[in-house]
Parts: sequence; C-alpha cells; structure tokens
Amino acid sequence: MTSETGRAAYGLLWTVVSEDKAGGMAKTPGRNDLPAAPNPASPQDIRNVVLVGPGGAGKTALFDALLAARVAGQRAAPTEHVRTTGLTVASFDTGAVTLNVLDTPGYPDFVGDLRAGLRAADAAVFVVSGADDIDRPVSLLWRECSAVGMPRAVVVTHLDQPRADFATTVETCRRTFGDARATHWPVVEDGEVTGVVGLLTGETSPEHDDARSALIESVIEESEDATLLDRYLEGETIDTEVLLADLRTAIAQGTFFPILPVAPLTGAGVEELLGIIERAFPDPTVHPLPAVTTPVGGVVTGVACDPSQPLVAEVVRTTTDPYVGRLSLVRVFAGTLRVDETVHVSGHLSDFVGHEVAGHPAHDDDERVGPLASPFVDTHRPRGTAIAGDIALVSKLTRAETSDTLSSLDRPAVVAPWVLPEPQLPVAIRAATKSDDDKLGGALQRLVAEDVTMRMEHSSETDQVVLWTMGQAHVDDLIGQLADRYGVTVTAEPYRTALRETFVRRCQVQGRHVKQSGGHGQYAVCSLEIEPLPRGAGFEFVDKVVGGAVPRQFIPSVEKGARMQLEKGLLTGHPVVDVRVTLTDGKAHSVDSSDVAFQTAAALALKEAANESTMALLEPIDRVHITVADDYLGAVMSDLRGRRGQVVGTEPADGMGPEGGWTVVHAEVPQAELSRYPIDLRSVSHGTGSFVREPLRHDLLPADKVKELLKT
Ligand SMILES: Nc1nc2c(ncn2[C@@H]2O[C@H](COP(=O)(O)OP(=O)(O)OP(=O)(O)O)[C@@H](O)[C@H]2O)c(=O)[nH]1
Ligand SMILES: [Mg+2]
Repeated sequence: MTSETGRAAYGLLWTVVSEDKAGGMAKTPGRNDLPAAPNPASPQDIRNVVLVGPGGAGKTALFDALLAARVAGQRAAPTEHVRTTGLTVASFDTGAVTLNVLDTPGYPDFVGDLRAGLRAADAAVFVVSGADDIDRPVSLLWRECSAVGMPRAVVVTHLDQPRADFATTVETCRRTFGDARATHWPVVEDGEVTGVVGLLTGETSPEHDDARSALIESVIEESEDATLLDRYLEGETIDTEVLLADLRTAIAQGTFFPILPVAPLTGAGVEELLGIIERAFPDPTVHPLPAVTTPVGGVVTGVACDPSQPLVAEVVRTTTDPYVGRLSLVRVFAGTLRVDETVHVSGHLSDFVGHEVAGHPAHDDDERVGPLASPFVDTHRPRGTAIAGDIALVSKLTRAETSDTLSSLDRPAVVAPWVLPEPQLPVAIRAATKSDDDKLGGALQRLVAEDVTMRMEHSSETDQVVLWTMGQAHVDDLIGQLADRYGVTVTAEPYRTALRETFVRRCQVQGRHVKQSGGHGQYAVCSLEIEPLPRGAGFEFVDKVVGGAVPRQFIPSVEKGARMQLEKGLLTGHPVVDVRVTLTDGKAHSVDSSDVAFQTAAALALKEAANESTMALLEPIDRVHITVADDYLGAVMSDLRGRRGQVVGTEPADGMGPEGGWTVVHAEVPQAELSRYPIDLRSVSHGTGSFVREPLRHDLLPADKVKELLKT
C-alpha cells in the first residue's frame, strides 16, 4: 500500500533509508522494514507533534532524523531540497511514548496541509534556519498557535553554515516569539555541529553562563512556586530537578518555548528534542479541544479526551490511494474509533465560513468505518481501534470529506473547523479532448472534496471552468493530480473577466419586424427611447404608448424582447446593464402581429441603437482589504496604483502581535487587475500580505484596456 503524500509523488527521493538494503541509495522501506504499529493503552501515552516552518528550513530532514533515531533500519541521509507539497505522517514507538509526527509543507501554497497538520497535533516544533532571518509569515503562524494555546519548541538548523550563529538566532526568536530561551547550546567544531550541551543538565562552560542564567531566570519566572524567585535572588542554588520540573510544566502549558539546536544530518540534538517531546510536550488530554456542537449548533458539554466517551473525531485530510481508494486521516478527539462501527458523518463547513462553499454542501449521514491503519510515511499498518488522542487512517469512507466530523450515532456532533484562508488565485482550465472533458467534472468534484483550500466554479457567462487556488504551485499540483490520478489532461487559460455593456448616450430608435409576403405574415413596429441609468440601477422598462398604437397585450412582449436581447449583449456578447428602455410608439396589424413579432422588433430596435458611440464596456470592481506588515506598506500602495486601484482608507491592524506594525489597506481595484494578485502581493509584501475581496460595482472600462480585455 502506498499513500499519496507530497513525497510519495517524488518516489525515491525521500531520505529515510533502510541501512541493510540501501547500500548508499535512498529507497522507501519495504514492508519488512516497518516498525510495528503502535498500540497506545491510554491517551497519556501519545504525543502528536507537527513540524512547521519556512520552506527549506529542514523540517523533512528533521522528520527523517526523528524516525532514524527510533526506528530500526532507518537512517537520515542528505538529499537535495525537494519542496514538500503534502502532509507526511509517521506513527512509531519511541520507547517512552507513541509519537505521531507530522511533516508539513513550508511553501505557502500548501497551507491546507499545514493546517491539517496543526489540527491533528497537540504541540508544534518550529524549524528555523540559523543562517536565515525569521520571516513574518513564520511569526504570523506562531501567533496563530498562540491563539489556540499550542505548546511549541523552536529547532534551529543549518548551524553548520558559515553565516549561521546560534546566539543571534536565539535573540531573534526572543524578539519574534516572546518567552523563548535556549535550553541547549550547539557544540560546533570545524563548521560541523558535533553535539549539543544542555544548559540545565549538561557540562556547561563559561561561554554558556549568560544563556544558562537567562534560562534559569525564565524558568523561575514561570514557576508556580512564588518563593523560588526570592530564594534565587538571595543567592540560593535551585535544585536542577525542581527547575526541570517547572520547565516541563511551562512548556506543556505553552507559556515557555525551548529553543534548541539540531543538526538533522548528523543527528546532534535529536535525542534532546525527543526528550522534550516525550517529557515536556503535553499528551492529548491536556490540549484544549476545539469547540464541539450538535449538527444544528446545539450545546454539547463535557467532551473530553477519554477513550470511553462517545466518539468525536475529525477528518483532517483526504487522499486517494491507487490501491485502496479513499484514505481519510482522522484525529480522534474523544471516544474510540473502531473498524466496522457505524458512525455519524457531519459536514457543516459553510456554517463556519459564513457562506456556501462550492463542493462542500452541509451533510449529515451515517457510514460504516472501513479498515483502520496506522500511518508510516507512505506505508500503512492495519489496526483495529484508535483511541481518543490518536491519529489514524481510515480507508473507504465515501461520505466523509476533509473537515467533516465523525461521531457516535447516539451523540451526533460537529467540531468547529479551523477556518482556512480563502483561495484567491483563479485559473481557468479547459479539457484537452472530449474524453478529458467527460471525466473532468467527476475528477474535480473529488479534488474539491479533498482539498478545502480549493474552490471550483463554472462561469456560464465566460464559459470557463475556474479553479480558485492558493497560488501557482497549488495550480500546478492540482493539474498534476488531474493527470496522474484521473488521466485528465487540461490546459490552463487566462481567467476572463465578466464584463458588461451599457449605453452612454440617449437615443431613439425604431425596430421594424415586417414580413408580409405570402401566408401568415409578421408585423410589429416599436419606437424605443434608450437612456443610460446610474451604475447599479440595472434595467428599467417604461411604457408611454398612447392611443393603443401598440395593443396592450403586446407591451409585455416588447419588454421581454428587450430584456432577452440585453442579456445576450449587443456589441461584445456581454450583458447590457444600467439602461432604461421606454416604449414610446409603435404599430400593429390586426392579423400579422404577435407576441414573437413584438419581441423581435424590440430586439431589432436595440441592435439599431447599439454602436461604438452610444455604448461602452463596464468592468467589475472589487473592494479589497489587504493586511500587510508596515515595512512593505509603501510597496503595496504603489503596486495598487499600478493596477488602477483606489486606496479608500488605511487603519492599523489589531492583534497582529508584538514586533512591528501591521496595516489594513482598503482599496477598490478592477477585478481584471487582481487575477494574479495573490502571487504579486506575496512578492511585494515579502510574504506578509494577505487579502480578502468582495464584488463592489461595475465601472467604465478605460478605452486603453478595452482591446486587452476583449481579447482574452
Ligand atoms: N547544511 C545543512 N543542511 C541542512 C540542514 N537541515 C536540513 N538541511 C538541508 O536543507 C535542505 C532543505 O531541507 P528540507 O528538510 O527538505 O526542508 P523543509 O523544511 O522540509 O522544506 P519544505 O518541504 O520546502 O517546506 C535539504 O537539502 C536538507 O538536506 C542542516 O542543519 N545543515
Ligand atoms: Mg519538507
């Protein structure tokens, strides 16, 4: 069995190798190399730890090093940096606990898998490179973890690089993250990290004195024993065991954050990190549970991480395995998940997001739980149950989608999902052939159900299938999945803006639909006055016919004919808006006039009126709210001017944390200028910018843009 993880897609490139067989070449472990599936007896035996941090920092290298340290036959080997695009999970016994460790992608397009990892975990390890600055996106992520009270540790990698400096990185971490202190110090010899020294327990030398005192003071400040500080200030040497106990408590409570050096490739620091995971990181009973309600939003009280309670679990990620079909990665919050047991499946994403989410209608179903497995990278080991606090793979669930809750039949429940950023990068796709087109709809429906960071839209107006995504790499990944998993070839094409036509001048026209040569004729003449209306007014029809020039029964025909023609557009095929059509006069024939004839006459009149001097194009304008770090505010504002944006206001962004200010910019920007904005904003704001948008109105399209937009 193999699963579709980010790295499975890269086949042999992944780096945990089996010593006995690899012979220097990286390979995935065979079935025989697998450690037994862990079988934790109680939630207290479990640790769920997610590795997060910027791309290239060394999360995957650390993940491999953790496996290599505890799983026989595995070792970590250097490789090229291969960007992780999915979530990778390994469950194994460390000797002290069952460790479920989750490796996430650092690249921002794959935020969905990062969130899945955070959701499944009770503690996070922030992996940062000692050779690079800590960027703002990482500090934002830190803040999010703070908001949900997640305990954290910081691992500093790349300390073997010439420009790396552990002390400087520790200072930066303190500034950025708050109460973080080094608990260990690297031993660097000839540019290699050969070991680490524990500042409380190890053999420290005078060079460690400052860091050691700083750590002790921090621990004492965090201590629940208020007398400790006085005793320390009076010069008493506090017992190391007391300090360690207080340190572990503070780490578990998420009030103190250890920083430690790790060299994933030599293994230095890995044991020390495992020590923190085993002894200081909290077990799942300590971590606050997400809010749980009934499927109709009622109160559910007393949910606790206890295997004997009714089941509450969440599908944090869904993939499709070529052999076993659909695979759901499930975090059990309460109760016990059992093979063959029927559970309730609830999906209410739109309730939490506040609007309908395409591909995720609310649903409540019952479904039997298929085979359960314990994940080990891209291999799975069957198991019979998963207790509260654990993470398991469930195969063959057909009704449960990503973010859905599984609960016991006698207490149906919904877990509040972690709300994700909205995908903002649209890309239109077109099936390469008819047979691709036939398969496309089904394939896209699967992708949408699996990936909550993707939306799909079929625009009848522009006749495009549009995928809303997190960024270009996400697009490439989705198109790759369509090809690899479903054999559907698509090409991306520019996203078309839905334009409108409007009248800019008042005009009077006559429409004549007269055909009276032989047989039953057709006769309808109508005089229309056409006037522009203010933006947003839509369509108005006025009847000013006097003396029955157009018989009463045909007046609605004129209106209907006009309306239908306006919807079809007059010059460019885009609907016409903001116009008043007044029927002023007309002529009818006692036999040859009909409903259809008057509809046609009205349409003809409008066509008569339409030309380049009476009409213009309108483009949609969005209201955009951009949040950005102040350092890049100027760059974002000038970029907005370049895309015809009007800044309507700015205000300080609240709750964005200690370092540096953040600003929210409110602007009005033509939609056509926003089609690549997620990519451009990321670059001008150095990854700090994010935005939301809502449709605002239509405005005249400037003459110099007409050609450009009509071409696409
Ligand atoms: N010299 C050195 N290289 C390291 C260290 N840690 C990781 N690397 C290398 O840095 C590169 C990137 O490491 P990865 O583990 O793939 O980075 P990542 O954090 O998983 O990156 P994403 O998956 O893109 O988010 C790889 O080539 C690693 O072998 C380290 O401490 N020193
Ligand atoms: Mg990686």
